[in-house]
Amino acid sequence: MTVSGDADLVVGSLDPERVEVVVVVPCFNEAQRLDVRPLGDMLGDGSFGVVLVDDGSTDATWNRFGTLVDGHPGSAVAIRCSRNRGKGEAVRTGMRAALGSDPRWVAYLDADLAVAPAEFAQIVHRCAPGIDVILASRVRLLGYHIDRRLSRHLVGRVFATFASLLLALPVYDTQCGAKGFRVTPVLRAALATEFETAWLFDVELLARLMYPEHGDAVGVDALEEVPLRQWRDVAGGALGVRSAGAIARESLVLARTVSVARRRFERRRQRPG
Ligand SMILES: Nc1nc2c(ncn2[C@@H]2O[C@H](COP(=O)(O)OP(=O)(O)O)[C@@H](O)[C@H]2O)c(=O)[nH]1
Ligand SMILES: [Mg+2]
Repeated sequence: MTVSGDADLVVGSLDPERVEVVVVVPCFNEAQRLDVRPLGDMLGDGSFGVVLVDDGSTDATWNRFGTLVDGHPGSAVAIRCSRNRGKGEAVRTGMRAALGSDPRWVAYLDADLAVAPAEFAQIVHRCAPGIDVILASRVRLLGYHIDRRLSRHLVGRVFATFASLLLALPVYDTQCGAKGFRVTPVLRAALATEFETAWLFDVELLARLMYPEHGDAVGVDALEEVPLRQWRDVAGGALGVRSAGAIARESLVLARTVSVARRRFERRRQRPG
């Protein structure tokens, strides 16, 4: 298993013979929130795998990984990064490690399990053959249970509109922490280099897939948003007032990065041959 230079410890393995979908869970100081049982349940028939990434935590997060990794040989991996680099790089490290076992899909899920692993697994299972990217989406509909604070909802709507315009993609919710990606050459290339943003990397990753420098792009028809039956707002999340400044700064970086990629991609498409 290949992991980036910042990972100082890797425990466990994924059995390439049976693991088809690998779910990465980035964890920074999650000793209090992380409940590995629903993740263990998801591993059920052996076609799913989990990669837990400790993003340089200063609490006992690493010790919380043991039961899952020891209890599911061939289906679970724990990676400890020596320093904290933010969610985007933690996810990228985990996804690159997952690619080493050649699965059909790689995905990620927040450690608070605001999206239930069982529901997410079903979404990936049901995915149609022509779909390469699945985005779980928090849409309030009758009969669904999306328990999101109004402030979060409004900030989410503003950001999603911004991201939708940047990407030229009619997407509703870019920031839900559960997404799945079919393993393709363009995905491998998209994960090869560091993200420029830590919190908005989801949009950066979509841009790298839709507007790649080389190779086949993921077309709009290959992206699907799936409304979640249930989403719960778990206390202890990262996005407070303190991170608002960082996110505003990242939005500028994102706008530049995505616009450059789109323009470069358009020029490539217009070139003869
Ligand atoms: N706060 C924070 N979270 C990180 C970092 N690296 C990885 N993560 C993980 O990224 C996810 C963020 O989810 P959460 O804290 O619930 O954020 P929110 O629900 O969007 O406020 C969690 O799984 C974190 O453990 C980091 O550097 N800082
Ligand atoms: Mg959360």
